[in-house]
Amino acid sequence: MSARRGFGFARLLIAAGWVTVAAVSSAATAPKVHTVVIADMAFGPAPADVHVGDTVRYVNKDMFRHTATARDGSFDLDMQPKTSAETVVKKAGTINVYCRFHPGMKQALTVK
Ligand SMILES: [Cu+2]
Repeated sequence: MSARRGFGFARLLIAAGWVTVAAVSSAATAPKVHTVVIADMAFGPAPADVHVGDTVRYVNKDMFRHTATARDGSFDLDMQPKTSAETVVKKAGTINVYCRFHPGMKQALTVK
């Protein structure tokens, strides 16, 4: 009986350790979601402070279909009017984004 209780206590300590590690690492690297609104045939301002692992969500509030297409091929989001789509950015640098249907629509997305 006491051996079982001792074993249970050890398991509790291990579990507490895991919780601590998880809390610390998520505080340091918690991914964020950044929103870019597309309206009036244009991308809204590029979000600041985007880091590798974050999500960029494009919200198409326009009445036209648009894409958010990365020139480096890392993503290609195709959005019907009044829909949204998102991507997780995987590498640092500046990604030039454009719309395949309206090449005048451009955005420079900086990922740290
Ligand atoms: Cu477009």
